[in-house]
Amino acid sequence: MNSTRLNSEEFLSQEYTQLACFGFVHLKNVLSMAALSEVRYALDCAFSDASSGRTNSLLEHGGASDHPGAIQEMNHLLKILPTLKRSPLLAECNDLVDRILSRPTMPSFDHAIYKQPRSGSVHWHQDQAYKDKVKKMQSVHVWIPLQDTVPSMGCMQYVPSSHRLGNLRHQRSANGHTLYAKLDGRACEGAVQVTANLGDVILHLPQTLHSSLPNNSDEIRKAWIVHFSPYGYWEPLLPQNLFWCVQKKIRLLSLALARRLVDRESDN
Ligand SMILES: O=C(O)CCC(=O)C(=O)O
Repeated sequence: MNSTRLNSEEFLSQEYTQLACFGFVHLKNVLSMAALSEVRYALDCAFSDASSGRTNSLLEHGGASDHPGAIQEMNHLLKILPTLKRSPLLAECNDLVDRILSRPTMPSFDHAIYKQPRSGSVHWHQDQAYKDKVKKMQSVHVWIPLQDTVPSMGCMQYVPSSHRLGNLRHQRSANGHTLYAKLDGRACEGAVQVTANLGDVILHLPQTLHSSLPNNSDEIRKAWIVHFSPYGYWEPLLPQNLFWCVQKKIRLLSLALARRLVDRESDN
């Protein structure tokens, strides 16, 4: 998508079509530099405080022998940092999503990922997997690079139209924090690497398979990711999500019961 600074108010129908068809869309040069600098400064301070042990909200993963750098992550920064909530950047992203969906939305989750130099990849996953026990996500997820992000710096990659694959099985990584999809080789065939520059955003859907490449550069690769939903933080309380939750619990209970019955049969 080669859109430079979109006209305000206009319904972004082309972008909506791309998002609905491919499960992701790259919007170029849509955010203002001053707004990005303000957010990057606030996040840099938060990561620096967390790294020095002043807060305990830092998650770290990665750190394999071939990529020793850590992948640092902080969740729910909008709840921790009032400057982010008031930031023009949040308003700019919210406005883009509203105009793509042509309905008002609100943040429903946010996190930031700082990939240290020589850190590894974030593995293939669908965001829906993280909330599978709680809700069917109805959000659009906005990936905001805080610098130009070429492939060697750990850019994002997406499998076009993978949101149509349904919910794939995921496994928990050894670090306990992250999930990755159990894929056969063909599932990520046709993956597209997206070089996103400062000022760009990439939007994706909850079931779109995505991952990020290792950061082989000497710089920290920084991104803020905000989910926007028509129901904001209230999404889990929607009747269909409460029903979804009960259905999930019943399915898990029936599986456990069936397993117990099979074990008992084989004992006899
Ligand atoms: O920023 C990254 O490297 C990965 C982000 C991601 O996978 C996510 O937000 O779900």
